[in-house]
Amino acid sequence: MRILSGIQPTGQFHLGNYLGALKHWLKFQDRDNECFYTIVDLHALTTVHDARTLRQNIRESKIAMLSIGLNPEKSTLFAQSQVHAHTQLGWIFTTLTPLGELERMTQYKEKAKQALKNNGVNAGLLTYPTLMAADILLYNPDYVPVGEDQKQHLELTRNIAEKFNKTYGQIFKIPNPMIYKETARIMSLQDPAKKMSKSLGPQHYIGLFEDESSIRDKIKKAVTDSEKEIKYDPKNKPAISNLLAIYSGVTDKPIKDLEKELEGKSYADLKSSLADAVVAHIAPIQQKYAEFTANFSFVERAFETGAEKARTETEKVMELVSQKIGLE
Ligand code: ATP
Ligand code: LTN
Repeated sequence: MRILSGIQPTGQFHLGNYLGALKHWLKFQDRDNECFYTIVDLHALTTVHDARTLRQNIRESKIAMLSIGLNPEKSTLFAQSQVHAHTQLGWIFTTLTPLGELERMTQYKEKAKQALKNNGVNAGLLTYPTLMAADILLYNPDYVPVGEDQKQHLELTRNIAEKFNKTYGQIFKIPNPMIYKETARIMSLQDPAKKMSKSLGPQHYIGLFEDESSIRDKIKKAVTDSEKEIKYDPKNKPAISNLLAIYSGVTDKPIKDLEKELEGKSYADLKSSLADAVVAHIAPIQQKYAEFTANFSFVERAFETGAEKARTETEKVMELVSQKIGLE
């Protein structure tokens, strides 16, 4: 199978994007799949306008991708901006996409609301999904592993592929989202009605590269639900269910087994076991992070080789696209 996915270099990796998406990327590379994983730095430009910050974030994201176990020998790793076909095809897709479809995207509406409070809404926020469709369709993947929040963008991508195929002739395969139910939406530790996200503030998320004491402290202060029973019931016990989902994500134990293990225990016991499990799971990742930071030239080379492979792949597709749409 062919797999493609992307992550924005907008700051720290956290348990939300790690358990919701990144950890699943690993599973694919260890089987007989062709995987393409990209740091979508051009997407980050819709919210980050400081060159030093962006450069630093891209650098840290590259190191982080290798640290969690992505292997450049098995997966093609690259930064989106290094493969120019993404913007080229992205533009072509904007000319096929009704404005109304972009305006009704949930992520656009949320980000536009935030942007209004700051520098205003840039057009890139609106056309974000057409660039994302290009990221995906250039590689004709079978599956795109993402968190639940990206489902709507994947639907739009499928519509764009169908529209292109109908208008110009069959080129693109229709990709399927791959969303893992229990970790599809890891929620904030302070507000389990919202997804865990960097933008909510530091107490809401656990960063993969945070130190142990800070992780333990955040878990200790995480909100809980009424009553005492440790049960997975997202509707009635959203906070405890979220802690169980994280616990299951970092231990690979089914939630049912964890419920049995924790029968009769208190919320404090759950938090303490969870903190141990999170720290144990991410310790080797943090160790790798230190090693790759010290050997950044290896990381850079891995991403250069990946970009080269991605360029070769996309050139063939762009030639076909250009021919079909009448550009040559
Ligand atoms: P943030 O909200 O922290 O800025 P993001 O969702 O905008 O992050 P990325 O970090 O680029 O963007 O997301 C990378 C992948 O991780 C996407 O597939 C996304 O769906 C998934 N993801 C992000 N946050 C969560 C979460 N809380 N739960 C599950 N999956 C998530
Ligand atoms: N929109 C995604 C990031 C993203 C992506 C992609 C994910 C950009 N291009 C292609 C999967 C495939 C986000 O906000 N997390």
